Amino acid sequence: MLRGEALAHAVAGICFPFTAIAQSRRSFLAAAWALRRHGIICLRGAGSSQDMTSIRNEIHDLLENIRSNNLSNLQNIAYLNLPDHRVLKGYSNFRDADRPVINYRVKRPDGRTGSDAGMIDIFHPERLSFNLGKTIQNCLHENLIQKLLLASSLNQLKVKCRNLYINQGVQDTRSYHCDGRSLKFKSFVYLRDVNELADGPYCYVKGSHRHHRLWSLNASFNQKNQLDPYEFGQLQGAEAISLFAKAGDMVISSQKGAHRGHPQQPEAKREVLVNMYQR
Ligand SMILES: O=C(O)CCC(=O)C(=O)O
Ligand SMILES: [Fe+2]
Repeated sequence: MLRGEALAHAVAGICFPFTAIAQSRRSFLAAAWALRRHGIICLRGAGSSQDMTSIRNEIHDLLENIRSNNLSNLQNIAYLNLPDHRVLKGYSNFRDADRPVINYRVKRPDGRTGSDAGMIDIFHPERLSFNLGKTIQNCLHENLIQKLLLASSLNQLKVKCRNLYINQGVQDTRSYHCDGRSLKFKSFVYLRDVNELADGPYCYVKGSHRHHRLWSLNASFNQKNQLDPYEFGQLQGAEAISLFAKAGDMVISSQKGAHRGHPQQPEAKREVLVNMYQR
């Protein structure tokens, strides 16, 4: 993992002010090109601090209701997949659900690591309330990001799923992996500052989305060792960058590249709004 000066240098080349890419064709193309080349960029200040605070507060109130077991209102508007009471199973059912899904990640039954146990993954958070619909749409900038992804990948991509990740002291995060081999991007809007490794930043190996040798090496290692085909356990000395960012910043990455969420310290809290783009 890169640190200090080396990290600052590696990140400087992939950061753009959001207003610049929205207003200047030249910055827009520079960002699209950086995303194509490195697999990751960061757009500073995509969301306003009012919207970030409003989203955080509304979600906080909602989760308070779950904590105090005041579930009747929520159960009418969302599927609650609580640790001790599961109502839905499997990613495609969450993605295709007719309501928001509030999914608490739990330890794997077989005890394998990388469970993200303790993480709360909300599917379709924009449908939880009228106000969340508005504030979330405000900071996702879907039309502009679709244009950016078109310029970068030469493909017309659609929004396939919106999520809100809430990590509070999640330590068993999944290690480096990719989200499959097909064209897929995610945008991550940080809802609160992530300043240090202890906060659990998103991490990415720059350029790994087109590093075919690294992919085949990992694919054969995984096959030999009966691991998930998309794990990136063998990084061959390639160093990852950790994306420290302020509330309102948006990270965009190609999910073919090696990435992970860094394990957190027990007191740490991270909230990110995730948007998935695919063909
Ligand atoms: O928790 C994170 O930052 C990364 C999660 C992840 O692997 C993903 O969204 O594809
Ligand atoms: Fe992933």
